[in-house]
Amino acid sequence: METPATAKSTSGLRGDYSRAADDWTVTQDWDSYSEQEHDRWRRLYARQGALVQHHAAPGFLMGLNRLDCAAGIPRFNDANRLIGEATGWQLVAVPGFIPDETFFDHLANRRFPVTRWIREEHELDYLVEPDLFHDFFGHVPMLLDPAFADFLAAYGQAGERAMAMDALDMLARIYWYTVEFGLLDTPKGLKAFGAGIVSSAGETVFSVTDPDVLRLRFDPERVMRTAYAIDDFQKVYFVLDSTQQLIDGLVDLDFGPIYTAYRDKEAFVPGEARDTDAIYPMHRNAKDQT
Ligand code: HBI
Ligand code: FE
Repeated sequence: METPATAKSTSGLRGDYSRAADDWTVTQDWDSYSEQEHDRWRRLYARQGALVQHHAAPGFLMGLNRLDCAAGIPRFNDANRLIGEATGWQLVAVPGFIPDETFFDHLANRRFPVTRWIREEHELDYLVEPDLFHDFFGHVPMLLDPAFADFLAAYGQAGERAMAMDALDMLARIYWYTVEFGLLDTPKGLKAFGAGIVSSAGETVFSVTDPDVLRLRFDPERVMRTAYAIDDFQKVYFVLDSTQQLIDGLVDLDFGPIYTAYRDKEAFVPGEARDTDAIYPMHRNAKDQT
């Protein structure tokens, strides 16, 4: 197994890994945030908080509201009281990206790793790695949704087998197209709940209003076979009817045969529709274009 020291010396990752514990956690050290960093959080929150009112799913908005964290960088311990009571999850601070194995182990045990550093002033609109704003604003509200919370723990439990079967790419696509970039079909139209979307101003609007981007009804096998890009808006989104669909469609699904059937095949190109696809009709959303 890798040690924090290895990652520190061999990777180009941001963040201070030198004080990480064996499970790669660190202390949040809330007192060390500068007034500029709190101010940066407030500005990111003000912009994104306004946009998500129009475009995010009701469950995300309810969670965000309950977290009550517009005034400055939140204390993880405060959030932990709320989340622990609601769904049994806890936040743990991490220096940044951590090894897959450890990441899955945290999720399986209802610990969500949150990066402790916040992006710099020149990267308010975009960065590739997760930072505090993406991890907290984007991910933590959904941890208050009971169905989502149960699904995410089950996802963590699925990691070991996917790694053993050399099919981690296929499992990671489930996370990517739901937890990071998932959309929901709601009575008020198409809404976003994925953290990669709701922590990005541009993609929050694009994902739910672009008339042309491919949107498909959620289908686990289709998702597991679809490649993705990490450096641009997504070229395909998957639409759920509810977060309960993550439980009903995935938790009892045996991924083994799907891994075996497709892990050695070329993945589908993200923006290309296939004959068997259930395309989400954008006109259903027409009443909610803002
Ligand atoms: N570490 N901090 C952090 N955040 C992630 O989202 C993350 C990670 N390590 C591994 C990982 N994601 C993914 O590659 C796995 O879900 C496959
Ligand atoms: Fe994320």
